[in-house]
Amino acid sequence: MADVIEADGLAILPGRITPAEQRALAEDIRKIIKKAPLFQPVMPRTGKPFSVEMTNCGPLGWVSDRAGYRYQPNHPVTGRPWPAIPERLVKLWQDLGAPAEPEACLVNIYAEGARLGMHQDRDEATFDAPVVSVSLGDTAVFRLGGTERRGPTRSVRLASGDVVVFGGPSRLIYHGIDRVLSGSSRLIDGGGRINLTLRRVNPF
Ligand code: MD6
Ligand code: FE
Repeated sequence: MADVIEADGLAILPGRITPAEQRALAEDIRKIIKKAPLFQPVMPRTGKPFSVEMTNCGPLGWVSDRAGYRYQPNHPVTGRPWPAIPERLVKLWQDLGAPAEPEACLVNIYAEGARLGMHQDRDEATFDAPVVSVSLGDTAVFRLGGTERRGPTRSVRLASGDVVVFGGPSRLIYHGIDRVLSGSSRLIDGGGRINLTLRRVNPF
């Protein structure tokens, strides 16, 4: 990872995905959504809906419902297996030096006004692999903290084509999306933002 600009296992890689590859990825995602329709996750216990819509690709997908957060091999509405992870994302994972192969790719879709509260990605059975995130479409205002819930945070803008890696000591840092700047990209018809997070769920 020669172009890592942060320390401690955190990398923010602006423009890591070329515009042509961004368009190809957006098309890959359009096809994935046809096979695995977007669903609206809800918070465990309260049932409060997320403002982002989701789907997944890969052997496992992340879901959230009243019963809790978990990974499962089937779509919660259609019951079908998730579509495969696009080869160009598997290659990105490998090019970044991540181990084995990704098992889950969560697709988050942000329409105008959607946000994502501060959280850690900690539903995986291993933290030995990084989480690799790809942003497409409208720019997001990303909030980054540390490994403790309370503590200083900073704001970083994530534009289309930017990649973020949470690895090593930064694998469990808190983060969220404060807002999305609508109209900031023309990648996606009708606007909006797509975020892809590639994860390893099981030890390798
Ligand atoms: C988003 N990203 O960018 C949400 N998680 O829409 C995440 O939740 C995330 O960017 C783990 C690692 C990197 C991320
Ligand atoms: Fe996350």
